[in-house]
Amino acid sequence: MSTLRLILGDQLSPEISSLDGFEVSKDTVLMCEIWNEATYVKHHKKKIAFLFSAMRHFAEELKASGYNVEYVKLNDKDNTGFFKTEVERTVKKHKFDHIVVTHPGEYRVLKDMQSWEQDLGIPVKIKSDDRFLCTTNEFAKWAKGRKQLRLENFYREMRKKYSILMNGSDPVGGQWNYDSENRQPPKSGLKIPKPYSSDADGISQEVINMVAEHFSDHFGDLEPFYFAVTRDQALQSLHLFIEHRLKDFGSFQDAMIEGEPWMYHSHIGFYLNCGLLLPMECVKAAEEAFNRDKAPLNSVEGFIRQIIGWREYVRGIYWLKMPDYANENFFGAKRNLPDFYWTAETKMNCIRQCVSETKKNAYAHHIQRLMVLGNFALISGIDPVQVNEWFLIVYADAYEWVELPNVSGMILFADGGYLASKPYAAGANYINKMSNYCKNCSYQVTKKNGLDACPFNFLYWDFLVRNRNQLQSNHRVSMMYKTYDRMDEGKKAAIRHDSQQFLDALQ
Ligand code: FAD
Ligand code: DLZ
Ligand code: SF4
Repeated sequence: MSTLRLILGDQLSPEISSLDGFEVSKDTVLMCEIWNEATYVKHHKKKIAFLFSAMRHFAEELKASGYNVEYVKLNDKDNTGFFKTEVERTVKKHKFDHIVVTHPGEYRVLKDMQSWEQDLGIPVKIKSDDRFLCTTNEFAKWAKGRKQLRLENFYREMRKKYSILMNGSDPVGGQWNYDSENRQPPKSGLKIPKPYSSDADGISQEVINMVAEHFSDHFGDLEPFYFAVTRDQALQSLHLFIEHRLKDFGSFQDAMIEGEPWMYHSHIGFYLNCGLLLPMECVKAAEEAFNRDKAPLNSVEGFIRQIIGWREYVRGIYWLKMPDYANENFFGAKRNLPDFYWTAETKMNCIRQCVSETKKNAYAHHIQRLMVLGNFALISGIDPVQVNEWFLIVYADAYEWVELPNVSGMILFADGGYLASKPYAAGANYINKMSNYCKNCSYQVTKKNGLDACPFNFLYWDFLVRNRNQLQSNHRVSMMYKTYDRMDEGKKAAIRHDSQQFLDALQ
């Protein structure tokens, strides 16, 4: 029986389940650059170049290891531009009698695949993606009967399951979570190591030229291009992080400094999410760094929690709650996304910095996404569909399974509190404490009202007032309503007036 084995752009791992049992004499791997995948949302140019280059390198590596590979380039003249029709074309050409593919990362693609068997008249086996550490069934079993899920409970289960940072049945150091040590504000004189960077080789350059030609109207800077595009390079970038950044990762995890987009973060999300790195090898590398005193526990635990905790948790929620999750809108937010999310042209320095860096690097670190870009979208009531589309487009690590729960669940609270216990809404105090953005801003960070007051200050209260019915009973927010109720009427009117004026001007 000859089998066509399809490998998608985010499945670039030799261990991928669709390759299990590959028979050189009969089987072929199909990889294709798909116009529809690059444009169903208009991905950042750097993201497309990164993925196409990584796909081409991976195909070369498979060929070198003895696999038969059919690789369809974007500009091949017969390329039909969709997964289904490319699979159909290849099946007809080589007369395969069976298709094998690993479960895709997006619901949209899964639905498409589930139609192939009938539409193409050939058996299609969709195998589970065992690169993840918690299967969708395991997650569903864990979540069953819980009205609200909480990361901390899930995370502890994962620590025990894989015996990571454990002393028998107890957590190493006596605590499960060291987040309270991970909130240091930025200070001057920090020596932040240079991030991984590699020169574009011939394959990358060809892809860069193609992206420049076909996707010039997409957001973002294509060059300079410095991402890792092979597994070896991705491993080097992991190594650099473990040796030079991990030790400070925890302490400065939430800090933001103008002109320092990379901070002490790992920048491996791009590589993990397309398969160049595997989650457990990153976790083991960090645990091993702790064991040889290369990094402290608060950093190592914090990093490991992101990978075996948050990453698996959001994926579990995605597959449990799709397709309805994409349409959740707990607050009924419907304002359009302001233009400055694309242009960076705003007087708000925090947003200007984060959007400019996103445009340049297809990267922003977690707190920039959460407490600046996300927080602003939340408190100004932007339509979740538009916010999700933006986050899916602009980051090179964005695929819907990870982007959607972070945006709809974590920042917008659009699921009404299924993923997180309270909305991450905040006024300017937080940004001022954790960054140096406010020093170079046209707005006054400490001013609460008036034309030069920081918009985060009045929008925060306006958000709480607008959504009182939905939030008042949330015990983590109810204190803030007590504070609001104690304000005099003049102050309340100023909040309403300034917010209305600011929000009207956004449109
Ligand atoms: P580090 O900070 O060094 O963390 C290490 C790794 O942990 C990351 O590479 C990632 O794999 C994992 N991780 C950390 N936080 C999360 C999280 N909340 N959810 C899932 N994995 C996590 N992450 C994505 O991979 N793709 C996205 O599209 C994405 N969109 C986001 C949107 C918003 C609004 C927010 C608040 C977070 C989003 N995240 C997303 C999570 C997180 O911001 C990124 O994973 C992280 O910034 C990637 O940079 P890094 O590799 O330097 O991560
Ligand atoms: C994101 C992406 C892009 C831009 N292009 C391709 C492509 O040309 N071919 C491909 O196989 N995959 C691509 N991808 C990743 C797919 O969109 C991804 O497999 C789905 O998002 C499912 O996670
Ligand atoms: Fe952002 Fe307000 Fe600070 Fe300006 S003052 S950087 S708008 S938080």
